Amino acid sequence: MEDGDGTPEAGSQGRNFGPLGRALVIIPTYNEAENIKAVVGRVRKAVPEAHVLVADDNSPDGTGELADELAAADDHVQVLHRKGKEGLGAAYLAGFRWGMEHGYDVLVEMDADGSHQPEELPRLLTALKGADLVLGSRWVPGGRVVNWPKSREFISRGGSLYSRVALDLPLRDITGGFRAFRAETLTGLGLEDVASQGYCFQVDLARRAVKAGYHVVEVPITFVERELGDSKMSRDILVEALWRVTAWGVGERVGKVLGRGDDKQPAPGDDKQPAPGVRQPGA
Ligand SMILES: Nc1nc2c(ncn2[C@@H]2O[C@H](COP(=O)(O)OP(=O)(O)O)[C@@H](O)[C@H]2O)c(=O)[nH]1
Ligand SMILES: [Mg+2]
Repeated sequence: MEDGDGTPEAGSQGRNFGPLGRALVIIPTYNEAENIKAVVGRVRKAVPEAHVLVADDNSPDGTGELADELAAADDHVQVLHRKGKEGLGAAYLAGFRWGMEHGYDVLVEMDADGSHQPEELPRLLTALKGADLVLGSRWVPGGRVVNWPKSREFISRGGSLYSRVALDLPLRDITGGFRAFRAETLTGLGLEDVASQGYCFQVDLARRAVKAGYHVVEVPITFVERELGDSKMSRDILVEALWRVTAWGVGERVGKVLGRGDDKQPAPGDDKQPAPGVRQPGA
């Protein structure tokens, strides 16, 4: 386990992790006009060497145009304009694809509303030096939430607990969206068949990473509820998460009973050989 501040355990399964390289912070947006300038400014200040990609779903409130203004004034900021609201998962998949096509080595997920504090990014990136994937975690010692109604905390804790048990994952915060991936990790997750649209996208990626044998580290974060704009959480998003997580859990158990052997894979090694069962690009 980790020591609580993201310092990787000695040797991290005996692997040497490569240097981090260039980082891209992907910020999905839908109607975040009140937040986008502040959050991008905070990211640029907190990690000046990193680049930012705003993935906007044609927000009616003009978030995309505000992001364009930021991009025009700063060569470290880019905007991916998408045609309409297709959910968080689709926006991230498009952002990951863009980032990998443009040669980034680290891809970070971060909300636009200030809940994920850019000032905590350096800690996530430091932890990634000894990991394949770092999850910002509200539910490990040292992690917390500020200004969240009890109802939201209950849903979030319940969602992580249910996912942890249903999918047999050794993780505490499985639904969070403040994360840092190595590009190689994303390549190994077989993203071409991800169908999750809403927040269960996060569960899907964590599940794929653990099952593929990647070294996943949780780093405590302080999640601060948004002050401006509205949450896009909806009943449909919750229902999608519940049925998908249940279906994955049942599928895994049936697979085990039928002896399909989809247990955890050995960790991808230093020799860059893919873990058995990890899909490679084009494979
Ligand atoms: N591009 C895009 N971004 C989205 C969509 N839904 C939510 N987001 C963004 O995802 C982040 C998290 O959403 P938010 O409404 O704050 O969810 P909450 O924190 O769970 O209440 C914010 O930056 C949103 O603007 C979507 O359909 N498309
Ligand atoms: Mg939010």
